[in-house]
Amino acid sequence: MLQAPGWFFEDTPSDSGRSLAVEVTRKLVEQQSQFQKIEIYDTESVGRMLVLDNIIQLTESDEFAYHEMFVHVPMNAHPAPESALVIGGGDGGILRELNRYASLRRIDICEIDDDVIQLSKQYLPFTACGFDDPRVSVHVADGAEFARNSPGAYDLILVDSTDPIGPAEVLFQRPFFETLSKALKPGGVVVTQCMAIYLHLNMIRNLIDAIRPLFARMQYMNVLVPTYPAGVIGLMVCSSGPDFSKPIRPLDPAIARNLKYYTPAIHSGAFALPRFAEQAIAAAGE
Ligand code: SPD
Repeated sequence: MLQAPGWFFEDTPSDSGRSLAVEVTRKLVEQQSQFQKIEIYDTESVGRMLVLDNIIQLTESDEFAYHEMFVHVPMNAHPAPESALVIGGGDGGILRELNRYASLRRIDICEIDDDVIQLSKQYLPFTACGFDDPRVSVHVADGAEFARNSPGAYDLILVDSTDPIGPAEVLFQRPFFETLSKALKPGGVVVTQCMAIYLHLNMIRNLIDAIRPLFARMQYMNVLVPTYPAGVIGLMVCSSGPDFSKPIRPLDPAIARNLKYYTPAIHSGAFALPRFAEQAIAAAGE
């Protein structure tokens, strides 16, 4: 692993032969939980930064892009979303965005690592600000097991996972998606973190190949996040219901005024892929 005093170097996954580096001013947390190494840093360039097992999970400067797209795309393309399950997401960023919608009556979050939740509440108040909403139930448990016990329960399932290495590998495999497909209500949607087209196209194709039989539609969108590898991250939208690539209602102005990334135009635009990725993804699962 690369090292230089005062710098954090990420272990970028998939042997990409490159590493993202951020100059840090202070290490606030270094803690080994039951599941992973948790680090939180202060930095000049990207604000506070959460790192799990040497991989950047979020920074204060750009977390809004990922969390907004994860939530506002499905919320504005589903006809009548009332219930949501977040798997992972212990930093609270996804919850913060879900809580903006009065139409949601039930919001469950299932995070396996309570240390991530507690440290986020202490050090990342900009994301971990939604745990006290009365609609939110927090479950510290294995996400797959939780979903298995909730058949037909959710309009939205949002899998805010770490990368497919070690314990998170199962979250990118068919049995997990089989469980999720059964936990959806009719017309429901799964959105899952799905790596970067410039670095992980084979992994993305393999995932589509494996889970295509479970969903009538697999739609891949890109989100620009400068502190993720290659500056971009994909979200895979899996459903057997409507087309999720376009909003179906005007965005509530009271919600819009608090957002920094999501707009109706960027909702549709995010699904327009560069030719190489469009062709590779279209060929998967055929
Ligand atoms: N390569 C890093 C991907 C991180 C995905 N999870 C981010 C968690 C933010 N809530």
